[in-house]
Amino acid sequence: MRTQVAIIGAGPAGLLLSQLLHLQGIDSVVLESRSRQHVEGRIRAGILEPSTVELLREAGAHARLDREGLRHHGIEIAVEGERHRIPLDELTGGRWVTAYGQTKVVEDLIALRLAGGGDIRFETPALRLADIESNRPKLVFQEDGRECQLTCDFIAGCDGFHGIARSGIPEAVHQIRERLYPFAWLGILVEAEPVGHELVYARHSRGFALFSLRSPSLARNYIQCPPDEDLARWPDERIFEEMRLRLEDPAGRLVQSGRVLDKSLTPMRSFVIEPMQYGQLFLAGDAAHIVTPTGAKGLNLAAADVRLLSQALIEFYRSGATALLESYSTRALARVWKAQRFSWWMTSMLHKFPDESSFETRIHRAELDYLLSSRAAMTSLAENYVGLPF
Ligand code: RFL
Ligand code: PHB
Repeated sequence: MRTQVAIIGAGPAGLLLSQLLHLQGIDSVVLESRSRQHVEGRIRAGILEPSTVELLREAGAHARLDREGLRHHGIEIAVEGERHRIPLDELTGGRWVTAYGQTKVVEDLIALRLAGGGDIRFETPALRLADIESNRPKLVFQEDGRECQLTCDFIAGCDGFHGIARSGIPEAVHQIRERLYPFAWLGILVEAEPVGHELVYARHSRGFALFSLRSPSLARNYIQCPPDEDLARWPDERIFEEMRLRLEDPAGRLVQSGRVLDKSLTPMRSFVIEPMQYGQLFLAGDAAHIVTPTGAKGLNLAAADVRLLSQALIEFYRSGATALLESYSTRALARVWKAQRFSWWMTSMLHKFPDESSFETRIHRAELDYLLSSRAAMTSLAENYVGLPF
């Protein structure tokens, strides 16, 4: 079996890459270890930068996004219950973010790719890479219990943090830079009215909380908890109670209870592998980097990688030029590190660290006081939140 670009992973990165290449007449095969139902049901990100929306539009995956995506012109920061608004639009010359669930992005891309005759193979895990230093790399995968081989020109490793692609970059040439945080996020998706029509990021002496949403009747909320927390210790009512405490909403006028549709624990980690390319293997998205979710950057970074990688591959197939492929890793990493810095900064400022000294607590409070009293500081947050220019 042969294709031009073999793509590992049918998450946002792999699907978007496959669609953008298809629009330029470039063939790909997407291998995905999980079922379509599983991939479409995974509740994850919710906030899209304007440049991500623009790329989805270029890919033709914008019909439902235009109808159902909710424009957010600001965010709120709550400090011990006191809420302050950061007007993203005013501070960035009229830009905003769009609340639209990653589940919908993935559903839209799968439907579009399949309607265009795309080859996405679910329940077909990639097992290993071969000959990636040659111009005929190969991907060994498992289909219907048999081992098969896909020969290609390029391999795109879009298989997320737990994938196999990253192992194709030899230890002698890569560097891994990583930070693990001493807390996690307990997230719920709940059939209830969201706290407001914009997101609220809350710093509280009991720990961080985030009040987000998926629609006007579906709230998506998170609370900081210990990294090894047992979800069984968190019956629904305890979660609602804790959210009310962290928003100083004792009467529960803002944090509504409702049927909990999903409950999950997300470890907090920052991770980057450098370089993001070796031979004919190119990594994109979570396969190459993880950011803490506090800046809402993960999905947007995956899209930014795909923008660069698709342009480089299109240029190669059009003219044979390899300059964009050769500079892919350097250009992608420049954006990755800025997003890492922003996500780390938001995380440090808004969470309560278990071993935090009173000095550090005061510094984080001063950072917030400064942020919320300085237009310059708020502008810096806003331009990072809506996404830095390319
Ligand atoms: P994905 O989505 O993990 O997809 C990788 C796919 O590869 C498959 N796979 C394999 N397939 C074949 N063979 C193998 N050997 C394979 N190994 C793995 C997997 O099954 C999967 O389908 O990676 P991708 O495409 O790079 O997309 C990245 C995003 O999913 C991720 O960055 C975001 O969800 C992060 N994130 C957020 N990002 C934002 O931009 N805004 C947000 O508001 C935001 N909130 C979040 C988040 C992530 C969260 N969690 C759960 C980590 C909130 C949370 C709670
Ligand atoms: C979400 O809606 O899931 C969400 C929003 C903003 C974040 C992280 C997650 O920073």
